[in-house]
Amino acid sequence: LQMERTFIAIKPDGVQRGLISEIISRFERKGYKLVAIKLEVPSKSFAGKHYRDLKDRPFFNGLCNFLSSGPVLAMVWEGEGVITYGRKLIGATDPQKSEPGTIRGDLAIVVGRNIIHGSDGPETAKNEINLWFKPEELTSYTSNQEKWAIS
Ligand code: YYY
Ligand code: MG
Repeated sequence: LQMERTFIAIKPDGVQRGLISEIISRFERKGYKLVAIKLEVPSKSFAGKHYRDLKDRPFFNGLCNFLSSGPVLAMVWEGEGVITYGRKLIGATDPQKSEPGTIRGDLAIVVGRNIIHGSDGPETAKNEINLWFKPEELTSYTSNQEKWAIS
C-alpha cells in the first residue's frame, strides 16, 4: 500500500512574511512526513499550469501573476489521510471563513493572499506532485517517528 501524498506550497506572501517554519511545523508536529521540498520562483506560464482548472475564473490572471511574483516553497507531505487532513490544517479558501486554529484562519486575512496551497483530492495531488517535482526529487525513507505516530 503506497502511503498517501499531497502537494503543499507556501505562496510568495507566506514566504515573504516569514511564515515558512510556522507552516512546516504544523504538518511536522501532526506527524506527517516531508518527502520533497524546494524553493523556486515559478514562471507565469507554470503558475497557469498549476491553476489550469481555474483558467475561466475572473481572478485567474491576477492569481498567476501573484504565484509567480516571488519564491514559492513547494513540498510533498506523506501520511495516512494527508490530502484531506492537510486541507483541514490549511482551512477554508477565504481566510474570512477559515476557522481559528487553521493556518489561513490564524495567519491570513484575504482570499487573494491566503499564503498556502494544498491539493484538493487524490487526482490533483498526483498531478500537482508530477508538475512540480521530478520522480528523483521525491525521497523515500523510514521516519523514526512512524512507530510512535502510527499504531
Ligand atoms: O484550493 P484553494 O486554494 O483553497 O482554493 P481554489 O478554489 O482552488 O482557488 C485557488 C486560489 O485562487 C485560492 O487559494 C485563492 C484564489 N482565489 C481568489 O483569489 N479569489 C477567489 N474568489 C477564489 C480563489
Ligand atoms: Mg484548489
